[in-house]
Amino acid sequence: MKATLIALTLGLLVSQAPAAPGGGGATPKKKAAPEKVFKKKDKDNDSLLSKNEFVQGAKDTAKSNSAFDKKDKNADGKLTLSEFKGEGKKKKGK
Ligand SMILES: [Ca+2]
Repeated sequence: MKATLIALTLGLLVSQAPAAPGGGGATPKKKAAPEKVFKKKDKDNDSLLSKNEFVQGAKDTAKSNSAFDKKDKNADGKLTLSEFKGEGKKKKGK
């Protein structure tokens, strides 16, 4: 009986404990923030990803290439961060 209570209490304590160690606004467990990936890929730091930059390091270059074309809304051969994140695609309407 007592052991169960203690176990329960412990369980509660554990489940209420803050999960993030250190904190600092990091987002653990989530996949890398697009901003970070973008920055990493943006070798020349011009805040645009060229196709080269985008495809670099990709396992499947062909796939990456077509992904780039899809993301490049205005087809200028460069991705802005919002294009990279896939923002601006409006599903509503036409
Ligand atoms: Ca760039």
